Amino acid sequence: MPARYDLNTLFSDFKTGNRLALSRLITLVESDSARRDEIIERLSPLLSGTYRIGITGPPGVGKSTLSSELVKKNRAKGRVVGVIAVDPSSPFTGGALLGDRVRMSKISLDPQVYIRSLATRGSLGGLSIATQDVADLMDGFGCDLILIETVGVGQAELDIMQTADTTLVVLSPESGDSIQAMKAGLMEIGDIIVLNKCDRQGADRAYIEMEAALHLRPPKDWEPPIIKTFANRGDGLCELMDAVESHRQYLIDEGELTRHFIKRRKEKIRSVIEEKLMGDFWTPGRLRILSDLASNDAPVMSAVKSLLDYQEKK
Ligand SMILES: Nc1nc2c(ncn2[C@@H]2O[C@H](COP(=O)(O)OP(=O)(O)O)[C@@H](O)[C@H]2O)c(=O)[nH]1
Ligand SMILES: [Mg+2]
Repeated sequence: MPARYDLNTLFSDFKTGNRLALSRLITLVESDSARRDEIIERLSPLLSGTYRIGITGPPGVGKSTLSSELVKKNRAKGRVVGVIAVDPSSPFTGGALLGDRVRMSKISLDPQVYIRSLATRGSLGGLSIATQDVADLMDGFGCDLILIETVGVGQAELDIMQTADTTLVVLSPESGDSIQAMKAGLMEIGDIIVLNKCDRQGADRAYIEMEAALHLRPPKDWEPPIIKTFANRGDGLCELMDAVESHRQYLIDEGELTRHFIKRRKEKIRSVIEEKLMGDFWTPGRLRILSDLASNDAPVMSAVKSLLDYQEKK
């Protein structure tokens, strides 16, 4: 094993705040299931339950712009911030407009900001687990806050948001955003609704529509506020920070933060078990049997039994 991939060395570098060690560990945890076990094991005692903010919404509403503004605000408070972008079209992954890239690269030059993008769906345990693994590494590394941006259209993105402490659903006054959001189940998961691009026409009407949409949700103890922003100018960002803080306080008062922490650990245990049970299952021998049985019209349950009973010859 090359010295630079030795976990002892990587972890001792990681503990002293070495960015390269963080980055290498993220790569390893995503790609190497045997090492993932050991990384999780070593990481566990370092976890402090860093606050996680999920940011989701349709493409183009301004999530990345808002993320970078949130990074700035939190940096101004001296917080070390981790950003995970689960979005193939995100400026964080380099696929966006020049202006966005300039803005992002400014932030990524800050040594106290750690940005990582996740665009692959083939990660171990799926995208939601991969996001958690990366967030845990950022947590153990000493981040005070983690932002997780997803494009927010599919089940995978909704699953990812389940692991956040506060979920921001970002919408814009553009026609149909709030209707789309309701269809996609986004309104359901928002702890805070952000109406961005309030400089655009129709913002007031969109606000009223969103209020109406929120009233369709079953009443909950926490009623999501709608915060108006104009992200390019940073307008409304203080209000947004205050709303996040109120939600955090609510979670603390209700004991929810601890429940979130436990829920994430439960998901992690489940994912490792699934990996263990399934990781070595599809051997060449079993794959061959599967093909044979399927093409010979074998009844499904008898095929299942044959595959489960099959013993790989050593
Ligand atoms: N007019 C206006 N444009 C915005 C605002 N926020 C973001 N944008 C622009 O909208 C575009 C998409 O923003 P981006 O943050 O990449 O959206 P994302 O796909 O949701 O991450 C960019 O060109 C931003 O500069 C805003 O409040 N008002
Ligand atoms: Mg984006």
